[in-house]
Amino acid sequence: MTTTQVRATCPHDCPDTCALLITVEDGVATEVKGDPDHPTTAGVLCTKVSRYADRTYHAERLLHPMRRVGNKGEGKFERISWEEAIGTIASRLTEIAARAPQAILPYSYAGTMGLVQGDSMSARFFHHLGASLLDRTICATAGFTGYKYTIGATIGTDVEQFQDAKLIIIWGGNPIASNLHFWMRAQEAKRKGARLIAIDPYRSLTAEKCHQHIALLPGTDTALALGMMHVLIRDNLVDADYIARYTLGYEQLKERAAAWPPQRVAETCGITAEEVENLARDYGDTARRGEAVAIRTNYGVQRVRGGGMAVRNITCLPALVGAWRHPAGGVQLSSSGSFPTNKQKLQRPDLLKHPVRTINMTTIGDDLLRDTSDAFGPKIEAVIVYNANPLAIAPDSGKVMRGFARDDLFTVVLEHFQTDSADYADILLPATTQLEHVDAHSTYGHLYMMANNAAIAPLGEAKPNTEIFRLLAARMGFDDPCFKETDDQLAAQSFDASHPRAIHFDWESLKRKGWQKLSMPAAPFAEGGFPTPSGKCEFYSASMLADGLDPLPAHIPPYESVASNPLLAAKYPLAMISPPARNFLNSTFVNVTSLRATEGEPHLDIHPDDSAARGIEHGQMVRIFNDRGSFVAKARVTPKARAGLVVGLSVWWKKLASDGKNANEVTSQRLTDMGRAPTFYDTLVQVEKVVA
Ligand SMILES: Nc1nc2c(c(=O)[nH]1)N[C@H]1C(S)=C(S)[C@@H](COP(=O)(O)OP(=O)(O)OC[C@H]3O[C@@H](n4cnc5c(=O)[nH]c(N)nc54)[C@H](O)[C@@H]3O)O[C@H]1N2
Ligand SMILES: Nc1nc2c(c(=O)[nH]1)N[C@H]1C(S)=C(S)[C@@H](COP(=O)(O)OP(=O)(O)OC[C@H]3O[C@@H](n4cnc5c(=O)[nH]c(N)nc54)[C@H](O)[C@@H]3O)O[C@H]1N2
Ligand code: SF4
Ligand SMILES: [Mo]
Repeated sequence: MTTTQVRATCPHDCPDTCALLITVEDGVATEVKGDPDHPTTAGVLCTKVSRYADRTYHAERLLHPMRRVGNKGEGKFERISWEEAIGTIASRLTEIAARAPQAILPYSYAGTMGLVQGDSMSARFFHHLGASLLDRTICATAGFTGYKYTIGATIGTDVEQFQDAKLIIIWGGNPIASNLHFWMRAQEAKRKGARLIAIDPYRSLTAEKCHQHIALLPGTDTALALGMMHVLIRDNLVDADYIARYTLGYEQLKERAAAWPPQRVAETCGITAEEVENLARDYGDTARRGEAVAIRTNYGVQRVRGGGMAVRNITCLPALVGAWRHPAGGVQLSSSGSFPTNKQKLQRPDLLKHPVRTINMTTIGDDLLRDTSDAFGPKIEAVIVYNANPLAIAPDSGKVMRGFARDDLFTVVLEHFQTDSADYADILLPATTQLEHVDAHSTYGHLYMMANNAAIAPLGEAKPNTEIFRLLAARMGFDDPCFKETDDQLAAQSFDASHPRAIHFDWESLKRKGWQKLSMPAAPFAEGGFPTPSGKCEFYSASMLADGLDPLPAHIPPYESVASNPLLAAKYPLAMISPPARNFLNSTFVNVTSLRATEGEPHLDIHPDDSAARGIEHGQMVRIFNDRGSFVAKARVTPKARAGLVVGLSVWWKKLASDGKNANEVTSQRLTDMGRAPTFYDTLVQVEKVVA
């Protein structure tokens, strides 16, 4: 028997991007474990990815190309050859492209975060074709936009510093589920005496383990941050020297914050004025003692109308108290902007010969149902889905389903499994998993460039995404040499080695070592140097004004809440959020039996007052509904959901739920204040018992 160990990288949409060691025995991957030497992974993987081999060798892996034989959505397919699959897709796309290339739409997200299998050859292919561009907004663009207006780039406190903070505010994140290796650092800080505060409408796994939990109403973080500014300024807990040197617009901010005394904030957020006072004092006093105060803000705050402004307001706080002076101080939303990734080379936007429209992935439901019009351009005639599962994850699912069910739509899906989306494919293609292909990774939670070596040969007839697009390009006669590049050649272009942060980048050595840290200072903004237009942290942002936004931190109420929309709330009085379940990764892993068994079945957490008012008992099936749709779940009566809030941990495969539906039946396609992002957690519903 030959046993080898292969260096790999977790490909999932998770900030931790763990370094993996794959044990391979006679060509079979037998164990997936965390690299003990990689500083952030520290030998620890989450439960999901410890089972990555189960997922790769799953009995239901797609192993050969297939053609749909039943109705769309029915999931009936028959096996075909690669030759036939590529031929069918090439002739259909060639025919559409001859008339209206923009009628073709790629739909992809972060099923793999790899720079190569994510979007390299695929992007080249669609650029050359002149297809519509996809605005990849489904996750992070609201917060990224707010963050960048304020400090210039998605750069923040290094996760490897958080253990030295004295106060950590976990603001709209549930790291025990979704950012485990940050949580390990926060635990270490706690052992060293740090105080941990969670700001979250739901008593999440993480909120439970913090010293304090502030359970505000969803979508009111904008106001809470303004309240903190108010107290910090009123009580002179600010760092006047840092403000004078490295910030812009303090006087205007002062005026704005004055309008947000704790009592007003408390009423807006559904918390007490003491909570606001104490939060600000904790933050300001700790910073004033010269100790590090750190904020880990995440995606939970962004999925509401004011999601961009929420992140912006939070991002102003460290500069006010000078928290950036300390390596363990500051704020982290994402580290992705630290990486000099080479998208120009990987994706070749220069291949696009004419300007084309951009379709927002968040509104795929409406857009698939749109006809040709002057404003919209040609009707969408073909969708190529890879690294994504729109039928399960996109908002307002009823419309997404009706769109994909269109008989005149040609749909191709590249997948590992027959997902909800795969059921609507005309042609379904088997893709390789991370164990079977090569890739290079940046991350959004730490600062290492990562390599993934192929550990095993592709299973069945599965092919890497890149290879599928190479075959299509060849069949369609695309003769640019870039369509012949191998995955290794692509990976070697992942990072710009002429950039000072990536001077150590060399693909061959990265493949051998597995990971390499970027060259970055420990405290990125200790002496300002913000990559904003002014070079300062912008409390006042002229760019925002130019983009038609309020240039100062403001409160933007949700679209759907009791306070902001009483008419709607009269019908649908409960706010619903649907954050990730610990054992799934978005909709990935829902079909892995052991992980699904741990989650059980779709649940709805509901406060005892709200369940009593509806005669709902713990364990009963309930229907959650609004004007957009409905789904059923089993009620868990628990004060973890604050009164007025219901929580349906997500994202279930519809076909694995008893009613064939999930939480996105009730979410809306309305967009955030900035970044054109979804508002999953800005949803009013009513809940009732299911009468058998
Ligand atoms: N296990 C697991 N890990 C994951 C994922 C997964 O599905 N499963 N998904 C990955 C992806 S793609 C992402 S984007 C991240 C997401 O993970 P996080 O960044 O942690 O974001 P969410 O889980 O969406 O929300 C985090 C917390 O915010 C709370 N929240 C909801 N609304 C609000 C609000 O208005 N204000 C505040 N303050 N809090 C609010 C929720 O109750 C939740 O507990 O996790 C990644 N990691
Ligand atoms: N209600 C609600 N909806 C949400 C969210 C929520 O919190 N609540 N979260 C939102 C967020 S933050 C996100 S990021 C999106 C995520 O939405 P998606 O990015 O669509 O994520 P997944 O549902 O995990 O689907 C990824 C698919 O890619 C496939 N895949 C993985 N690797 C490869 C590969 O190498 N090749 C190919 N061809 N396929 C591959 C997987 O099998 C999986 O089916 O969901 C959003 N939807
Ligand atoms: S999903 Fe996240 S925590 Fe789990 S192995 Fe992958 S990167 Fe690490
Ligand atoms: Mo996400």
